[in-house]
Amino acid sequence: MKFATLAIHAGQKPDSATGAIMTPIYQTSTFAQSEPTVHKGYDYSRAGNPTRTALEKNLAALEGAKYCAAFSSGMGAIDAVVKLLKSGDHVVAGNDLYGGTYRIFVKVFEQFGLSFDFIDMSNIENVKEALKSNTKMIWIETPTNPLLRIVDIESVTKLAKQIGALSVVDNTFATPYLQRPLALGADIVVHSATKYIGGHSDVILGAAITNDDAIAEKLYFIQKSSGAVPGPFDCFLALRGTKTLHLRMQRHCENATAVAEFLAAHPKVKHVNFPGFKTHPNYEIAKRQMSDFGGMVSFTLKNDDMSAAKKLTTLTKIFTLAESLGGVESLIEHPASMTHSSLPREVRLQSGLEDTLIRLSVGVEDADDLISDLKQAIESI
Ligand code: P1T
Repeated sequence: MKFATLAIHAGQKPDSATGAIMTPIYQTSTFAQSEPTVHKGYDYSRAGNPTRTALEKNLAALEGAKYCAAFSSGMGAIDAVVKLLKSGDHVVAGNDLYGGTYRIFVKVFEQFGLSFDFIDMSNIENVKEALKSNTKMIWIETPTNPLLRIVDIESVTKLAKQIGALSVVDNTFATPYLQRPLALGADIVVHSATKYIGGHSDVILGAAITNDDAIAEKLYFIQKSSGAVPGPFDCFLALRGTKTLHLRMQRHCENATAVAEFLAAHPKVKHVNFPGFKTHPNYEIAKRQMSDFGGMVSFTLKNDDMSAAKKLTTLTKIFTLAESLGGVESLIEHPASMTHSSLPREVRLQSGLEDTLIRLSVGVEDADDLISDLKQAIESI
């Protein structure tokens, strides 16, 4: 079946008891058993819940995978995946990635004896140079947050295989509608389903997805043992979100392209990061591994005073100043002081994340309205 059909049907069928079309919200912590070891597939909702199972099956199908473990947030999923490693292991990660991912790696996992190197992964030579004898995981985020660089998934996952390391792709920005990392060689895909998958800024949820039986078994064990599971209602919301993922992504991509083109042509704008531009340094890879270029745009103003960038984020009327992304409504934010403030300034600057960068999550409103809104804000600086 193709994506749109899977998005609506995978993992779901009318409820056998009532015929309800929508998967019921099984709001229960526990399940009655006929004998101590006999139950109808579920015994306790941390270990499993039917609404969660429907979502897990749906997300697995969208990524072309056999298994998905859902978590109570994207960070919960990332936490579980890193727990596949053990003390002494080394991880190579991109240097342009969500601030919370950097924070959990450095501030949480380094205490347990893991080590991390952060490099510009859009150049494969950097990845080769960063590999060590104890490298056990390569962490890829593409498109990157917030600079929208593109990492060549096929080449990096090939390198990981050569040294017996796991390759993980954070597919939050692209979604499985635009990019299927497992088909390009990745072992695991993680998502902040809080973003495009949920799509309506009303749920925090994460997922780890794989085709590998042994990895899946370990992930389910960590999911049950560490317990960062999403509630049934949150699973229901995410499941409702995936039904329109393909439709929303089409409009996100269209609108982001129009907004990026407008910004690039504006005399007050210095630089626009958008992988759909032929001038983007990784355009060819983006074209090859993604079916479209996504809904995220970031840019700097010619006025390179940080206060001008911060001011701009307060002047838009349709774009709301807020963290997060991927919802139907457009958001604007200042990564240096918001989503990426947990990165030390020198680390941020080294990766190219300037104090003046502004990030847009372009929603599915009317593109002309979005452009007028940005125009009035930029011109009143
Ligand atoms: O917020 P949570 O659902 O826990 O997901 C964390 C996460 C993981 N990966 C990527 C690429 C992300 O962008 C995020 C969360 N990002 C934001 C909140 C943000 O505004 O960038």
